[in-house]
Amino acid sequence: MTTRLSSVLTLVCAGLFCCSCATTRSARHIAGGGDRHPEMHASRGAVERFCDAKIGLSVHWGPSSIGGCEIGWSRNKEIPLARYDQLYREFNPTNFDADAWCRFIKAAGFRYVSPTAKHHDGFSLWFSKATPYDMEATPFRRDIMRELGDACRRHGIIFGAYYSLLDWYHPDWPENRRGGPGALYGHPADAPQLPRYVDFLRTQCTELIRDYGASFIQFDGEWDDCWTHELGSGLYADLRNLSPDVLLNSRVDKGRINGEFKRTKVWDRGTYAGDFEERERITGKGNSVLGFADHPWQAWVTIDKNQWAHSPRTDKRLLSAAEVIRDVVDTICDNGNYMINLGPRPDGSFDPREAAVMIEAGRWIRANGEAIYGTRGGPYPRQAWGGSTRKGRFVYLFITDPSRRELALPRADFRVTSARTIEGATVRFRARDGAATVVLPPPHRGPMPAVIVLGTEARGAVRGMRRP
Ligand code: FHN
Repeated sequence: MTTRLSSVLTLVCAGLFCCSCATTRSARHIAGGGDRHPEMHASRGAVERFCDAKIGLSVHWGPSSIGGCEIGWSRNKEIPLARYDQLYREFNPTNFDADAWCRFIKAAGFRYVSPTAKHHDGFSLWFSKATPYDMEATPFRRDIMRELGDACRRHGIIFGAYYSLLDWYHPDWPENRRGGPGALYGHPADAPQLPRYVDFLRTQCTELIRDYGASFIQFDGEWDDCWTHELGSGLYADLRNLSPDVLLNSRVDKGRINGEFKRTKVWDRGTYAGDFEERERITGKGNSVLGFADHPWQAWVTIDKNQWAHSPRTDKRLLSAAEVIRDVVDTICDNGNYMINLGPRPDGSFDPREAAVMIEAGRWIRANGEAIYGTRGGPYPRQAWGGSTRKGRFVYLFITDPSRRELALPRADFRVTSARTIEGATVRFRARDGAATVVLPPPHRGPMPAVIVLGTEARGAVRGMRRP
């Protein structure tokens, strides 16, 4: 590391101040109701539980998986409208087993799960009282969200839901760009009524939170002009009044326009509502939205580099386990949560190729869980050698450059008192004036990062770091 960079790092780490997932600074810096409801935010316990869980699975799934193209987006495009809107009549995932899903989820190192309760195509993956276009209309006639939610609670997995604000099937969504309303709502004589649609979505979100126990909702599809900051803030307030603990992502409101895709500035949490920032990292398109943040955020990727829902193609390009772990390390060292998406097959089973990647990645994640779950990013900024997380008086170093023989760590407001590998082998180090040099053990085999555990004499928990 050059002297200049080292001195910069020293300044950064010397200027430590407390920042955990839910910062203790003014309410303005805790994501919540935004400028319309600044007094509203999720309970501290719920936010910390989300940040502690660190690694989540999203599942893009529904009758559209029968078509093998992208959920929602293939309606009236790759899949003709009439065909797409009839797929629910064939949806009979007899291999769906919620307990088997939960065993896979835990083996892969996930701590929470978010199925597409309703995507842009308007199909509801549960028995919703608000729509005829749901699981009761399928030959399967089982309530998938109920079965999965109950199994998650049996297995200790946090259960949430993805929910699309826009709905190309519903007659009251005014900006319909994918074939127009579906037949099951009948053909209302009047023009689209957005207030009536907002009542519908509020009813569905209430079902998911109150009746199905969703601990968080990942909103999506907020980009149409008809969905406004006023509507987003109002929905946040309604659902916060329903539950003090449910977490709502930043896409409940219009915060995305200020963030990721334009990569212009960090999400304006003082204006837009949300409890955690949803950063969609488009793998394979070079659009990375990582970057340290002292507020709750999530990097959301999909294992199939081309689409979110199931594709039967034998040549689909999947992330490798090493790429998943690289993303996991980048994200948690930047103080974020990491969510990856899989697309189950029409029969309710996971694609063995996708499952195999996550089982391999899960072996590393679970073996290094001490350095992942319950940690926060820092205290050292991410470097060419890797990154760091912290928990209590321990600091965890993720060594992603196997060629390194020594690490010169900058001065910090704690003294290093011990060093070991995550497996427990003692590691040599020299500590002086708050700085430390760690002599790295010979690299283990394979592309996965090694993890070094530093014990410190920090007064209380090791503190975070200034946002670079
Ligand atoms: O249009 C959706 C897409 O289908 C997928 O659900 C992703 C997941 O983050 N969100 C939207 C694109 O940003």
